[in-house]
Amino acid sequence: MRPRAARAKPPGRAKGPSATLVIVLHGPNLNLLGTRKPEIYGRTTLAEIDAELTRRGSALGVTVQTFQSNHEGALIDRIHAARGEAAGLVINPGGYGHTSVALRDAIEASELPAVEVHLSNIHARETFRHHTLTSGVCIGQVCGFGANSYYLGLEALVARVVSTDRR
Ligand code: CA2
Repeated sequence: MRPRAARAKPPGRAKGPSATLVIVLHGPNLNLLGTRKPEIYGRTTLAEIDAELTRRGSALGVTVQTFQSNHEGALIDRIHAARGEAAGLVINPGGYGHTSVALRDAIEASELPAVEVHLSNIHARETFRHHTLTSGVCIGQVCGFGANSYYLGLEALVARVVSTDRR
């Protein structure tokens, strides 16, 4: 009998049934959540959001890894590292969403499905927040639901990854 060829591991799938990896990225200033501007961004801290994302991720059958940086290059490096490692991205690009061609290029180059999330409804705020450069390379955007934007974004991403990843 011919030996079975080793099957290449699909990206984002490590060993085990619940090892699909989703990276959640938080952009600049989001480390301040819960400390200031609660009328816009709510009272939930980033640590609380991360813990809830991890909990909901396991319930959905994925491993969630979170990463926050105030530095554009660090966010880009994390996206590069996610390629071949993760099944998808949830990203709150913060202010960089409105300005960063480089961040947009990194998401596009990763070839990973990405969901853009914002705590606030960017379309109901100042006009400079209405447009993001990053949303055009994402599969969708969720905004205006506070911390729930992240949870809805994670659910939407997992639904997409699972529905296109039946191997
Ligand atoms: O609504 C969002 O999630 C934003 O991505 C937040 C960004 C803003 O530039 C985007 O237009 C919309 C700003 C994050 C700043 O977070 C702070 C949190 C507490 C106190 C001060 C800033």
